[in-house]
Amino acid sequence: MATAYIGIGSNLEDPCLQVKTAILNLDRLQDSRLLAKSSLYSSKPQGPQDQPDFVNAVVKINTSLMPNELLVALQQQELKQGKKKIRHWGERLIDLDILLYDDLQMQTEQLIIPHPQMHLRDFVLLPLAEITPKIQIPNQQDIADLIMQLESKFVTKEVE
Ligand code: ROI
Repeated sequence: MATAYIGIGSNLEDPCLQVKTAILNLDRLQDSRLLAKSSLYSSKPQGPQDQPDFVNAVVKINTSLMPNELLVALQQQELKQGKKKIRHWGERLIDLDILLYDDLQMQTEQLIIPHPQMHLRDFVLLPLAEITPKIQIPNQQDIADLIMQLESKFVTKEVE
């Protein structure tokens, strides 16, 4: 079994509900087990500002799915929930990103692990640190240092 962290984001059609629904669905993900879920965080959009605020969260799972299988399963879940993506760096109904998969580092056309932007995004690092304060991101400094050094702040509040 591998341990993976999934980033969840939504800023359309009741984002809180979308993120909660995504967490429920991840709880039922094939060949996987949900181990922990973060609080929900409200955040200002990274990217174009003329879009609604996001709700973000991170979950930790155990899975026997290989990274590519996990990616396909997450893409299916996005489609089932109603994947809507309107423009690049724009609004989305639900977004599920593989952040980490054990200490794997990989880069293919389809999938880059660790997620290439994660160490720069407070809406990923804060929920991640909430569930695993000592998490080590491959090839990065300690998460506490990454959080201290963030140049842009998006998170406005913990929702619940
Ligand atoms: N901004 C925030 N705050 N949260 C996200 O999940 C998010 N996702 C994205 C872009 C559009 C880059 N901005 C985001 O994909």
